[in-house]
Amino acid sequence: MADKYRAEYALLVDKLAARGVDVDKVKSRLKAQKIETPSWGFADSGTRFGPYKQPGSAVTIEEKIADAAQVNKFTGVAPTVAVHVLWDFPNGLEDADKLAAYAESLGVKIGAINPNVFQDRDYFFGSVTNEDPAVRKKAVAHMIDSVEIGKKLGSDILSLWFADGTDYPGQGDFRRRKHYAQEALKEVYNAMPANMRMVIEYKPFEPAFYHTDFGDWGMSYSFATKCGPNAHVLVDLGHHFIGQNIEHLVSFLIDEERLGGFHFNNHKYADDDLTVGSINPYELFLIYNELVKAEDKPNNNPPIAYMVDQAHVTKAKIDAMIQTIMHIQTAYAKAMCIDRKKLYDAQIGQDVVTAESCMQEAFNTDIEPLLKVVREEMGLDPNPLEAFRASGYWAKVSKERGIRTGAGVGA
Ligand code: PSV
Ligand code: MN
Repeated sequence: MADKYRAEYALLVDKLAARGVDVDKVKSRLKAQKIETPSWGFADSGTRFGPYKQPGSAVTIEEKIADAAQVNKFTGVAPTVAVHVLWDFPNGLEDADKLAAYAESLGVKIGAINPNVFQDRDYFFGSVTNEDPAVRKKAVAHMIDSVEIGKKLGSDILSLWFADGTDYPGQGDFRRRKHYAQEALKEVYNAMPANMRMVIEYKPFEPAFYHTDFGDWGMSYSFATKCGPNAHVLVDLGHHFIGQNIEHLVSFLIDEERLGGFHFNNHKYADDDLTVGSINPYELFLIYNELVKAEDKPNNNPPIAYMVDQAHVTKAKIDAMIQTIMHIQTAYAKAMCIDRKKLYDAQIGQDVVTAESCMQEAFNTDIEPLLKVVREEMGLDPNPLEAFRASGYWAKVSKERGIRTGAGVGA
């Protein structure tokens, strides 16, 4: 088997060399890209019809970290775990040192800190845009507490998402709400240490359906630039209307030096939290094409945080997260296989068919042998999903943990 993919790899190297691709560079970039998994992706999740419980879903932050550590162990590129403050530290964070040490003992670290200003009943009519100054103050205080948690856990990303919005015309005043939001963000921004970055997510719908206060990337961009140089835009792939050209806005934000990071997932209809690249792998490839170009010709865009935001309902959680990482690596690798010279010449020569063919040629490349070689060189099993399944970890924890309450959304 190993001989087979090594033979295929040798053929692939020749094919890529003919396209002017530096294969060693492709390999070292694949080894260097780190992808953050979300603590909530290991807990139970659900739909508006209720939570769907699986035996083995993590309940405590320790269990979530242990599961995330498995993803890192088998993929080698997922060394950090994003946390959601309310879900992971429901009683506040007393023992930060212990938690950080526990994570490190499993080979991972705490990544982005996600405050939660959407679940409490007080936020029913908004958090930072609420007409009640006491509620706005409470939201700001929670975000500043989250900055403190980040400092204690050694995290340098504060990841903000707001459920603020209205359901009916007349319910709120857009501009007044905008000013409330800006004021709150600035206060939180000022509380951050110099090494911390704020990433501001947007979403055009849900839970509010008439308008949302952070409705699209342009609004997040505007809020971020008004805060200062350490505030950037977070692009969650599920947070767009159908038909939105995400790769275009990604490239625009890079050019504006404000692309802070991603929440990877795939949507079919709305914010479905499906596995990234599962339904539209070509879109993910096109997004990576913009990222690869930015790596080839860097400007002052900040380092991009590659984070997953998926909470699977029907898939086994760790399997799904490993599959996610593999989809991302495939898209990244393929985007590095484009014949850049041919593409450039076709663009300049206004040869639309050749230009598009360059994209198709790269997307249709079987990149698996290269990914396997990269994993082997990293000391990993070339088939991470099969290796994890064979390890017996999931059989063991699902038996030990069983189905429990408290394991996530609605529980
Ligand atoms: C909201 O839909 C979101 O995308 C935000 O990133 C939240 O933090 C996350 O999902 C979990 O609810
Ligand atoms: Mn998100």
